[in-house]
Amino acid sequence: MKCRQCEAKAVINMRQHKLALCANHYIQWIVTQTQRFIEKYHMFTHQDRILVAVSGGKDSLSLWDILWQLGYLTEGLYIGLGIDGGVNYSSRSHQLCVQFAAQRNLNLISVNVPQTYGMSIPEIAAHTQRGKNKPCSVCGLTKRHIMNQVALEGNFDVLVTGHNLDDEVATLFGNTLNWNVGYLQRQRPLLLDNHPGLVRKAKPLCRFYEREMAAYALVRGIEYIYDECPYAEGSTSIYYKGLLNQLELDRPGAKLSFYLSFLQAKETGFFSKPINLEYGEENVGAGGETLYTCPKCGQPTTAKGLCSFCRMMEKISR
Ligand code: Q46
Ligand code: ZN
Ligand code: ZN
Repeated sequence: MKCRQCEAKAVINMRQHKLALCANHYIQWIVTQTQRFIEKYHMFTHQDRILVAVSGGKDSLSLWDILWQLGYLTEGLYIGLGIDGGVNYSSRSHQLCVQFAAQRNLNLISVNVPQTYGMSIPEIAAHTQRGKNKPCSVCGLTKRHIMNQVALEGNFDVLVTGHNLDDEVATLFGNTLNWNVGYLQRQRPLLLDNHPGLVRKAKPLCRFYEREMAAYALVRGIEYIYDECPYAEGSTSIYYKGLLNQLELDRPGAKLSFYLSFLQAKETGFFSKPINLEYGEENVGAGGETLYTCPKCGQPTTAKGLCSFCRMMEKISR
């Protein structure tokens, strides 16, 4: 198959867009599309300082690479979770992030959870008996807290993550199955900093399929960690992704249209009041709940008193 733009051999055929491109034109296409999404959802500008959360995986490193090519002011944030899983997961993923940043002369901020809090993520989960056999809820809570804290302390304007379309659609599918309205209201390409302890968050890759990001990393020669976190195995989101892949196989473009129709439904007032994708209300969570300030860390919480992260940390210091 040939590239739509030139005679070279195509490296990818995107059935949902009816578009086949060669390596050079594919890179150009991804970079230009990303810039379009950044503008469409008013995510950030070239004057903003951007903190890119990187895990060592293909999505987050590709995102950093794209923003770097687009000339944005970026720094990376790597959070070392202290997860080994027999494959040195954390140390290898850290190493790849360090190498990526050094190759492009970019700054990488690293926070090591075991060194900072005295315990790894699996140890905190075992100690606090949260999350049965998996440390994922502790992990998510800790990562959100650290990302927000580093972004605020470093005076960054926005925090960006490498969530791709498959991630967003799996979340959307799960929340729709359970009609989890609060989470559905919160799911957007951009979440505003509508509380003094909260940083603006954006997902510039939310409209790219996972395979498109894998292809991008490959043609750009980005070295990333192929292994998933060992705790990801058997997760509900991976199960949903399998179901949705089956759907996509039969109906190319189904995932993209599911996600885009959802965003459109939000803008036209499918939820009780129309949700503007760009703006939020002061001290009101995206799900409409009142936000209080945690007296210890200053980050928002939906109940008065310590936030969930600080409560968890109090438990492990006892
Ligand atoms: S939550 Fe769970 Fe992931 Fe944390 S423990 Fe691993 S699988 S990394 S996105
Ligand atoms: Zn071409
Ligand atoms: Zn707190």
